[in-house]
Amino acid sequence: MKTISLIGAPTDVGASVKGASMGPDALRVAGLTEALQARQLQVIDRGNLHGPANPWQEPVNGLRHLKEAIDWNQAVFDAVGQALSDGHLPMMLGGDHCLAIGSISAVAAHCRQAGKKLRVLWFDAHADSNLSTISPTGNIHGMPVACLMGHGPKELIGYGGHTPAMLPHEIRQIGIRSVDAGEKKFIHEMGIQVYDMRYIDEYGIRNAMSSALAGVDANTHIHVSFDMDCLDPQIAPGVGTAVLGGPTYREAQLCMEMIADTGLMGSLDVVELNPALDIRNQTAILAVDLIESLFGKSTLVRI
Ligand code: Z70
Ligand code: MN
Ligand code: MN
Ligand code: MN
Repeated sequence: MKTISLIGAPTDVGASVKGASMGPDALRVAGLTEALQARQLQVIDRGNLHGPANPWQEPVNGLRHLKEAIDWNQAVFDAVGQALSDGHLPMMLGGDHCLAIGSISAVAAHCRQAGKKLRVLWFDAHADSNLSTISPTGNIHGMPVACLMGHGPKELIGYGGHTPAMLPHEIRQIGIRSVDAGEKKFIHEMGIQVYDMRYIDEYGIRNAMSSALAGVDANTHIHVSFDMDCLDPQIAPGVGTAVLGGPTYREAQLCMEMIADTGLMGSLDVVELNPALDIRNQTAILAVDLIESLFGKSTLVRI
């Protein structure tokens, strides 16, 4: 029986809008554990990690709350690494998306050690590829992709003593529609494959996902980093920075189902859920619904 390790990481440190720190409990209230158990999965809820308080300070040298982000990511790196060595599937419940630095650094280290290929599927409205020198906000949740590729403050790029944690060919970004000018340049220079909303409009979500999954095989570890603001705000209003024009409910479901069909998902982040901006916890309930699909729940009748 597969065991899921739930790791709560209640942070706002990477953001300027507060509230994502309530994400882990909103997911619990929405019935995450029970939904997974109903899918015959064993669930260990590790509770929430501890770390520095969520301050609200101006950026220093282009980075807001750097010290806090370093400490939280270390805690996430350790917890995710521990879950993987226990043979469990870590599900990191954010918190803001800066935590993917620690989470994916741990997953990448696990893959290197196990001789596995890594494929990161990054669902987001944003490119999260900023650098302190070009970021318009200094918010570190806008920088995890760059940090994972070795571009960022030294303390955020060396978890587990390995830099860069991830190579450009190991990630696919899906649903992107809000990209800063400097990020666009970075993405092109690194050669990151992006399935932006224009691509999805023109070719459809099915083509985007088949292409994003192309080349995975039995020796691939798929990590899903799911920023809830990827989804259209009509269905997911409970996020800090909503951007119009995201995937619909059906499109999101198909993404989850196509990942489930591979049977290769080995770890997951669910981030940027902001209950303070939600309506009767509907975005958390939607997250649980999508997670069920990610673990194989299907409306498919055909055989
Ligand atoms: C902008 C920045 C952002 C959310 C990432 C937005 C970043 N590009 N916002 N995730 N929710 O400030 O870097
Ligand atoms: Mn993000
Ligand atoms: Mn985002
Ligand atoms: Mn694995």
